[in-house]
Amino acid sequence: MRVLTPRPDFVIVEDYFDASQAAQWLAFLEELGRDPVRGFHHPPVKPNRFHRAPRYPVKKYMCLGLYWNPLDYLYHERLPQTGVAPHEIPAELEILGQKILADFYPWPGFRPQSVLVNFYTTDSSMGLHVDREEEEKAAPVIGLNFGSTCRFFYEDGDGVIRDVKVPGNSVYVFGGSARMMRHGLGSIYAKTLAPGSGPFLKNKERLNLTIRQVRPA
Ligand SMILES: O=C(O)CCC(=O)C(=O)O
Repeated sequence: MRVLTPRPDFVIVEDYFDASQAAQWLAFLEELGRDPVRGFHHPPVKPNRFHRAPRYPVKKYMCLGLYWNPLDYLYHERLPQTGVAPHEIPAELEILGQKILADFYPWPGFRPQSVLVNFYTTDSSMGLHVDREEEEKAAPVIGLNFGSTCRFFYEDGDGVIRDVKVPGNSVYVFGGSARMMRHGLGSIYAKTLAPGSGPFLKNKERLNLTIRQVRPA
């Protein structure tokens, strides 16, 4: 494991998962993603001043726990289109999130309430944004990264946009002074697929999960 701190309160832990752990998480998520209603889909996105009908920037998306709806930027108990409750957050994922925090970014009392799962292909990217839709804004965001390495853009303490490579099988946490930093995703790097990525990510994709506490305790 190698721990990087690109800016205070933004920690990346490389090689957090070994190949067999990555393969197990990916097989599990692939299975959840197969659910025709609660699994991976390509959601509609809220219009903005540049686009009347923007497309969600990643190829496939799903949520565990509360559903973040890209159409209104709000968290919902049920999938807005169908009224069905999303997959629950599995206990193993809650425990993992709490362990990552205990080891690398102590934040007692963190309650995972929503997990956004983004599936990036080689032509996906995500523009700079701030995660400001959570009512709870102090709790850190935990990211789990599988598959290919990506170029992760982030704002430093002086408002300058910098970038860092975030590889597959790594985790990151941003909280505190970094919680409201602008961040975005550039393209993924060729030939960087982490061990344990196949067969789900066989075409050099990247899978990212962000674990969030959305509401105050
Ligand atoms: O893919 C990532 O690492 C981050 C996704 C993201 O920016 C977000 O969920 O707000």
